[in-house]
Amino acid sequence: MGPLADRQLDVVVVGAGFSGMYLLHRLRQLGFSTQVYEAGSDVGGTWYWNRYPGARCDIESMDYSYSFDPELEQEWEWTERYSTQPEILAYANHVADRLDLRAEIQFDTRVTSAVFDEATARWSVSTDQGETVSAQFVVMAVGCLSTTKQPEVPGVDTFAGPTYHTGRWPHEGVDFTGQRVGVIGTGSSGIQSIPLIAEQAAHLTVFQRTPNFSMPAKNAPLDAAFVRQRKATYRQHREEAKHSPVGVLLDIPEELAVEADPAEREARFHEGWEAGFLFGVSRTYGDLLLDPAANELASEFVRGRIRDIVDDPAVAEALSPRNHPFGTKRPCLDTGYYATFNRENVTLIDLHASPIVEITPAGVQTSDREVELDVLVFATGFDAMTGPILGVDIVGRDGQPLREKWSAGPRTYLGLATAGFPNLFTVTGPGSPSVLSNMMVSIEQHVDWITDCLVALREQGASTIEATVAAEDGWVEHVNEVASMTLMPQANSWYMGANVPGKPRVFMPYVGGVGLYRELCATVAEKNYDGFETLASLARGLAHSACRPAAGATGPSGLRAT
Ligand code: N01
Repeated sequence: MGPLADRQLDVVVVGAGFSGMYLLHRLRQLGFSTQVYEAGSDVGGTWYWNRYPGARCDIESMDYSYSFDPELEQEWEWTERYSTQPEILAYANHVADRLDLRAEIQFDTRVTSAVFDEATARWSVSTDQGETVSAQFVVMAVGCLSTTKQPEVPGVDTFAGPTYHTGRWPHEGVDFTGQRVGVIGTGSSGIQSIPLIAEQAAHLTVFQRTPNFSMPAKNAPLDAAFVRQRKATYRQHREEAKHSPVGVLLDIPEELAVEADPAEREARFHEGWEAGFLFGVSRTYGDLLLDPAANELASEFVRGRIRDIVDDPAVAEALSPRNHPFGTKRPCLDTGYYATFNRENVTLIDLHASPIVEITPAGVQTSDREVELDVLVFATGFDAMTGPILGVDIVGRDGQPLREKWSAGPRTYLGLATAGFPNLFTVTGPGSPSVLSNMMVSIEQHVDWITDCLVALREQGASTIEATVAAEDGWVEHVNEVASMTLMPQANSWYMGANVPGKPRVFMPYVGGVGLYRELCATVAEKNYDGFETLASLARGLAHSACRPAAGATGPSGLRAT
């Protein structure tokens, strides 16, 4: 066990983004003593850190918001179809004020370790502020995309000018006026920021390793009549979204793209493109993420739009994704991204044709030229899903570090818990739909499930709950099986951990859909937490080893059959 704990708590929550905020609210309502630790200086999580120009949501504002409080959703007014980062952060602040959350959030504090003590069945949680507390439960509400990834390029620290990572943007903003700017990375962050940086910079050079599929956001001010109508039916809308595949309402027809009449198919793809919706094109036919031939039809449609927009055919071709199926890396929603490459002051460097050799004090040296720059922007993404969890030194039963347990990839039961780590929960962790869904819907479902579980344990007088190895093995197998039925594992995506050198290649999120997943989680709870073992307070110790299943034992039947 670590240093002597100063305080005894029921729950420590790590992170005060939308997960940690709602958790705190629920735990407080239910009478659990709770401390939230947050590395940032205020609430908001991803929306606190990602302040780069153009940062905005790619799920519609009226869906990307809490549903747990009907008054809150009626009183808050979103101004645009897709909210900007400042507006979402203002919303997070509004919620924190309204629910008076800050009293139990300690800001500017990073949790460094959490060590489970078997003798007391409690976690000893330490922070970088030198504090250690004891808690019965720890909930990792650390977000999926909060550990930034720098470009692994020689000389990255030698650049003479300022460098900025999109995921750690300065609060005061950056003025690019008159500057020669380089942006490395063309994922969602690069694609959102590039058009705005181009408008300000003297010259912008975009270093692209993998072209991405992006669709126009068609963002606009929200129409008052639409808002009135949505607010009138908000409850029903939210309920339907919770049971849908991705947490927003969309109909995916069963018709197959490969069987459709070509003219009709083209028209339907166009309609999807013009919808300005993340799933606009992918929802048009039922086989796009299942059948390579169908996917190629959609991919080629998007490439056609890129050719329509970009004047220089060579640049259009370089911007056209050809190394992964459409939708297997998260598609992007943009405002003027492809058209930005028609500007005189923008240059695209295709790193496949001329890779970066090194970053020098003066700029970026590729295999065929040196690009002199005043400023460098790294839009190079995140060590997704596992990075923020493994950033904390978590040690479970038998002194096992979580980093060791997950050395070949994350292993969870339902993305909520991991065997050998009693009373530790993850919100939207690997093995759950999380990043493949409207995060707000998935966050609320996990928070409700976890807090209901804590209440059940309290009522039963149980001191610990732990996923069994067998249930976890069954779930991991199911997650892999469902992913392998789709084209998703084919891309070198951050879903696969492929963007971080040396990270195990495992498809991390659960593709089964949030509606089905919600039912599975509810069934587990209804069956008195099937696949978990709980221990009564008094019977701890001896009973523990007695009721632990042998590794490889049969998993809970209800989960594997799906
Ligand atoms: O990160 P990314 P992101 N040399 O990993 C490139 C969410 N999000 O911050 O593809 C050169 O997608 C890398 O290349 P490659 C959303 O879920 C949402 O943009 O690995 N290039 C890629 O082009 C999103 O998916 C919004 O070959 C290097 C880019 O950097 C997720 O966050 C907005 C490199 C990284 O793209 C992550 O998005 C923003 C190197 N060494 C983000 N290393 C919304 O709209 C990396 N790259 C809500």
